[in-house]
Amino acid sequence: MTDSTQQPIKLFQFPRMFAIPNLSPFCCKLETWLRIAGIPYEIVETPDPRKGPKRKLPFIEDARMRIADTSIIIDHLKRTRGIDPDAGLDASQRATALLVQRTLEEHYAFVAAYTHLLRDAGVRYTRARFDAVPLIVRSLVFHTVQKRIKNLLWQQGILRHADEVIIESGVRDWRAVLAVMSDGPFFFGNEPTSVDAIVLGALATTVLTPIESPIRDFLRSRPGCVAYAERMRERFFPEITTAAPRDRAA
Ligand SMILES: N[C@@H](CCC(=O)N[C@@H](CS)C(=O)NCC(=O)O)C(=O)O
Repeated sequence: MTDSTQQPIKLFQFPRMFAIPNLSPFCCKLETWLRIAGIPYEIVETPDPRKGPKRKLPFIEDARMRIADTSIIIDHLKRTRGIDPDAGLDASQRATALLVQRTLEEHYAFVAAYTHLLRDAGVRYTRARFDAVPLIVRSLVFHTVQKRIKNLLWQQGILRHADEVIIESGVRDWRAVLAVMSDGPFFFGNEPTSVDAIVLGALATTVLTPIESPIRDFLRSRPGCVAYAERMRERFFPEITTAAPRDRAA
């Protein structure tokens, strides 16, 4: 343990949108994990990932040290706070959690970037992320960010496929994840673990926002899927669940 346990950490993340912890799966994951672990934090909202040590959000400041990447942050907090929501998992559950994480973070996150930031049905809503940018440069900033995302998804590979192929690959990710998920209340049963933070991060942005896509339709048709996301939100973010109707997803 270090002196840093006395200080609430600072959590730098995108401002909230819709009635979910965060539109970014990674920001939602980390804030959910902090609440599962019961670690105090203060939010610093920033729209600009370039401020982070790895030029991505989220990142934290703990005892004047800035740390980026959700998995590295979680490992750091487990080590320095002596708190581990995964302590009770067996070897097979740990392996399952890693495979789910890789599926959602190393593949589905790119599909979600496509549905939310490039497809018309997503851009309609996510363009509002740029409302804080001065009007005179707003359009320029929006198009610069879109170009960066197109470049990222092209290099990663998914943007070389047709729309329906990208969408189908996202549905397949979720079919696999749902096949290994328990009936609840949490991913592995009665207690929340780190994988619940990862699943909520990817699920909330897909099913609890008004951004339409066939992936959202698929997930909303699966029994228990929306109920899981709503249950997680209610348990860990009661203040969002009871937010005024104008702040909620349409
Ligand atoms: N592996 C990183 C991924 C974080 C990440 O990709 N964040 C996105 C937002 S969801 C970001 O900041 N993107 C900005 C950019 O790529 O320029 C983590 O776990 O924190």
